[in-house]
Amino acid sequence: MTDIILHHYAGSPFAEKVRIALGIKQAAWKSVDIPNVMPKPDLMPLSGGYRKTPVLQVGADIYCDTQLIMMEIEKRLPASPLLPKGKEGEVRGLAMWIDRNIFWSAVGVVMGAIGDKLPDAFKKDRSEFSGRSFDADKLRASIPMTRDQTYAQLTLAETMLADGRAYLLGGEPTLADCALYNPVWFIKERLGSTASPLDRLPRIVAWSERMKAFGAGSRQDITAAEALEIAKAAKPAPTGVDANDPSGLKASQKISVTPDDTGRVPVSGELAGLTADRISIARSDPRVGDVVVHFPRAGFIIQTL
Ligand SMILES: N[C@@H](CCC(=O)N[C@@H](CS)C(=O)NCC(=O)O)C(=O)O
Repeated sequence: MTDIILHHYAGSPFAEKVRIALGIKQAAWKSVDIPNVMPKPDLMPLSGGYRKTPVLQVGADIYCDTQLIMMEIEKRLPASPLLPKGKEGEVRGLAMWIDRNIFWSAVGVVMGAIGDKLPDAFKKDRSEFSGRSFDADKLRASIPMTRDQTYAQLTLAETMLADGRAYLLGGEPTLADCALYNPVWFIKERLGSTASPLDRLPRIVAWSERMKAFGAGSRQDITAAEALEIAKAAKPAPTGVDANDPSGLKASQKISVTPDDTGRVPVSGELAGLTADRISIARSDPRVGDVVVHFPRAGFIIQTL
């Protein structure tokens, strides 16, 4: 089987969502360390402009956004399933709520506490990334609000654990646990497990220790140049366009796909694949040849060119 390659950096909480899934699955995977700010010259030939972290590569197929990355990992590594049969929708819906809500209030808590200590290059990059000026004073002043929101939302998860279950949906971890681990890990890593609001959430803290114990599987570091060579030597897997898709898009049509929230850089190419929850673009680059870049549908804007 073709190797799983994760392009990421150690401090990325969305990458931690994926690393913990690889730990639960005890997967063997390859790791490429990428910069935590732009430019990312060795990622762009693969992703076509998508700049967020992490990105998953399997040969000449590039998967963007953890929504899709987790689905792809689940398909390729079915052991220790993260999408329990009959509960796929519930688990993915929970993950979406966590990614799009809890994550941002947790970022507010962390950046409010440490924002003034971060390098100017990081602040400038994140201002461009989010479209809003990274203002450490404003972030610090917002701590009561972001902490309150984080507390309120994490309390929902704390309540789920109140009956003594080990994980959010029962005795085994699911995608929802990996998603929740992202913001909880971020607060713990940067501020410690006694930081507010974790100090009021003992079940979440105990749950996060159980999650941490899964580790990150068996990781082998490779260079960005090696990853580019792997893409160049591979061919993208065949995909198909759903002729009944409500968008009316047709195979080979020229399109762009752009995240609707942060890092809004369009990726352009020819439509290679379309399903209800995935859109795939064929493109090429002199350093990697032909690749297909895959995105989730939810949270991504498609435009015809
Ligand atoms: N919706 C994306 C969010 C990814 C995201 O925002 N990642 C952060 C790092 S945790 C990021 O890209 N920051 C800017 C960067 O790394 O360049 C996903 O699920 O993958």
